[in-house]
Amino acid sequence: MSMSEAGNIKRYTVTSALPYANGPKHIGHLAGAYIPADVYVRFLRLLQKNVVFVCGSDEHGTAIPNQALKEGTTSQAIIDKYHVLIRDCLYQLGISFDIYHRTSEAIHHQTSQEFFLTLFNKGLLTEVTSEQYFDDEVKMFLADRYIVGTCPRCGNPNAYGDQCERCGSTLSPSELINPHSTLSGKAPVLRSTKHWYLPLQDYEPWLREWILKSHEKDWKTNVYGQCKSWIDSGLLPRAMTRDLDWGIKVPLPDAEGKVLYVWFDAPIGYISATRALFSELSEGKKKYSSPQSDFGKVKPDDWKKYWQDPDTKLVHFVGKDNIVFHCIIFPVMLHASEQYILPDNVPANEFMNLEGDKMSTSRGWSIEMHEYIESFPDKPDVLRYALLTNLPETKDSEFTWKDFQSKNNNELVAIFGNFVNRALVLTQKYFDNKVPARGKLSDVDVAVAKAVKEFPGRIGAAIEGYRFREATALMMDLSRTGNKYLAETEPWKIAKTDMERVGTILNLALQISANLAVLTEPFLPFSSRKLKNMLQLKDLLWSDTGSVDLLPDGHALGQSSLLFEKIEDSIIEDQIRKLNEKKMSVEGNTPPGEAPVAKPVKPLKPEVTIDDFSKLDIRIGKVIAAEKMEKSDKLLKLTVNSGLDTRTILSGIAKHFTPEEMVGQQVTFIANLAPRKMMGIESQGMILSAEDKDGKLKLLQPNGEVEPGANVS
Ligand code: B3M
Ligand code: ZN
Repeated sequence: MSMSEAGNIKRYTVTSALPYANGPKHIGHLAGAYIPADVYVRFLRLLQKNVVFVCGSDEHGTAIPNQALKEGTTSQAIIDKYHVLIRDCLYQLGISFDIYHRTSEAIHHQTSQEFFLTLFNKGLLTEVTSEQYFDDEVKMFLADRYIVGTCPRCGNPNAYGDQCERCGSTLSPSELINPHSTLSGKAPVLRSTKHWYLPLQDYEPWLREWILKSHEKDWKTNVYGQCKSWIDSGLLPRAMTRDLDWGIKVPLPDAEGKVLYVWFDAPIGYISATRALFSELSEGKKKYSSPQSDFGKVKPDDWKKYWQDPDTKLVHFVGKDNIVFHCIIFPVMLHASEQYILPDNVPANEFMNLEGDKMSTSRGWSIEMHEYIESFPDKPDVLRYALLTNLPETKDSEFTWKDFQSKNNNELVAIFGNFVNRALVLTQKYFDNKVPARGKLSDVDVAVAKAVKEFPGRIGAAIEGYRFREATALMMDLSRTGNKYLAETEPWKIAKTDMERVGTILNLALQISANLAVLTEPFLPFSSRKLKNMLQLKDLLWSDTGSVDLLPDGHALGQSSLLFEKIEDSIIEDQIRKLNEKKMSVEGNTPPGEAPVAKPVKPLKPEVTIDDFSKLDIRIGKVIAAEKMEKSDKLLKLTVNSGLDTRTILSGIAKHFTPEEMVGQQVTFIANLAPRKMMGIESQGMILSAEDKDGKLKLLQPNGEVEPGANVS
C-alpha cells in the first residue's frame, strides 16, 4: 500500500533484524537490514510522521554458547562484549534507532514468556515427545550444532548436526555417520524429550490468503517468491522450545532445562524493545533508548499503539536468510495471539558479496563495521553511499574497494561536493558570503527551478516503494543538475561584466544546495548536517523542499569547507591488502582436520623500482659472538664482522637458534638500516631469514663461503 492510498496510517513501527551478539557484523549486514531501514525512518521523520525505530541484540540461541566455547569464556561475557561493539558501530554509522535493546533484559524474558503462555493457554501449541541426542557425560541434550559427524553426502568428517559446511547440505543429526558430541567427544545417545510445537500447517489457508493473495502486488518479488515456495512445499510443525541451558525458560511447570527457541523469542524482541522504550521515556531515564529519541509526554503503555492498533504500519527490514521467520513464523505467532498487528511489508534484501566471493566473517572474507570505522573514522557517509548505490535489492550485489573509491571520488567529491563548494566559494568571493538577490530569470534558470521542484516527490516515492538505490541515484541527480547548471552558466566568467547575473546564478545554486542539505539527510546524515551548518540553514522538512526560496536574500552563510575528500589509490590498495591478509591469517589458523593446512603465501607487496631496491645495502657478515638478551625470549644479541666494522645486531631468532649455533654462521643482513634501540641496546642492522612450513626460521646464507662485507646484488 503506498502512503497516498493509506490515509489512515497513524504511525509506523520500523524494525531492523536483531544482530546476534556473537561476533562483529560486516558491511553486508549493514546493506541488508540497517541502512535501508535508516533511510526509510529518517525520511518518515522529515515528513513528521510518528515513527518508532527499534533494534537490539539477539542474545540467545546456540550461537552464543558456541562462541563462548570458541573464545574460552562465558556466554554472558560474549553478549556483553558484542552488544557494545555492534551497538556502537551502528550508531557511529548514523543508524538512528530510537532504542537498541537486548533480549537478555528481564522485560524481554517477561514479554516472551507471556507470549508463549498466550498461545499455550489457547491450546495452540502441540506437545510432542521425540528422541533426541543426549550427552551422557555432560548430562545435556545436544543442540544440532553440538553434534559433529561424517556428512552422508560428501564424507566431510566435521559436518554439523544441522548442516555440512563443505557441501552445503542441510542435515539432521540422525543422518550423521559416527556422530559425536563436541562437548565431551563421546558418542551421544538417544533419549526422549518433550517439546512444544507451533503447527504451521494449520495456518496454511490463512497464509495463502494473507501473503499470496493480499501481498502479491506490494511485496518484493524475491520475498514473495520465497514465501510462496515455503507454503507450496508444505508447512510442518516447528518446535518452539529447545533443550538448552542458555535462553528464556519455558514458563511451564514440567519444563526443567528447556528454553524458548531463539526464533520464537528474537522477533518478540522488537515488541519488548518498544515496551522498554516507552517505559524509559515515561520515566525520563534513558538506558537503552537513544539520546535523540523524543516522543513528547508518554505513558508506559503507549508501546501498545505501535503493536496493536491496526492504524499502525509495521515494516521489518531483514536480510534474505531471515525472510521465512519474518513472513511466516512470526506472523503466524502474531496472528494466533489475536493481540497484534501484522507486518505491512518485509522489504528484505539479497546478499552483498565482496570482491568476487561470498562475504563471511568466519572465513575472514569480510569488512567488519568496526574495521571500516577504524580505517575511515570520518567517512561514515561514504560507506553509506557506496552501499546504498549498490544495495542487493533484487539480486545479490558486490562490494569492491575500487567501486567504493570511485563512488567517493567520481560522485561524492566530483559532483555533490564540487557543486556545493563552487556555489559557496563564489558567494564568498563576490558577495561577502551573503545570499545574493535574484534578478530577471533566463530560460535556463526557470528550467533548473522547475527541475528542482520535481525531486522531492520522485525521491520520496522511491523510498516509499523501498527502492533505495533509485532514491539514492535521484538524490545524486539533483547534485548533477546543480553542477550542470553552473557549468552552463559559468558565473566565474560573467563576473567581469554582469554582477547582477552572477547574483541570480549563485542565488539559484545556493537554493539547490539548500534543497540538497535537506534531501540528502536520509542518505548522508553527517554531510547533510555539515552542509546545513555551512548554509546556516535551520532544520527544514521534506515538504519545504522543491522550492528555490529556502534562503532569503542577504542571508549570511557560515564557514565553508570541503564536504568530501578524494581517496587516493594507495589507501584502497592498503584495504585490499588487509582483506587478503586477514583471509590468509584465518585460513592459517584453522585447526587441523577442518581445512587444508597449507601455509598461505603472503600477497605480493606493491611494485618497487630498481632505484628503490638499490637503496638497500645488503651484505654478508660473520657472527663472531652471540648471547641471549636478558628479559627477552625472542632476541639474540649478535656481534657481527660486517667487513666494514664489528657491529651489534639484535635479531628476533632466539626461539629458533641457540647462541652457540649462531657463532661462526654467515648471515645476510641489511647494513644501512637506520639503527634502532631495543631494550636499551642499539641494533645496527637486520638479519634476513625465511620461515619453513612449520614456522621455523632458516637463515639466508650464500651457498659457499664469501668474505665478510660482500655485497648482495
Ligand atoms: N539474529 C539472525 C541474524 O542476525 C537473527 C535475527 C533476529 S531478527 C528477530 O541474521
Ligand atoms: Zn557434506
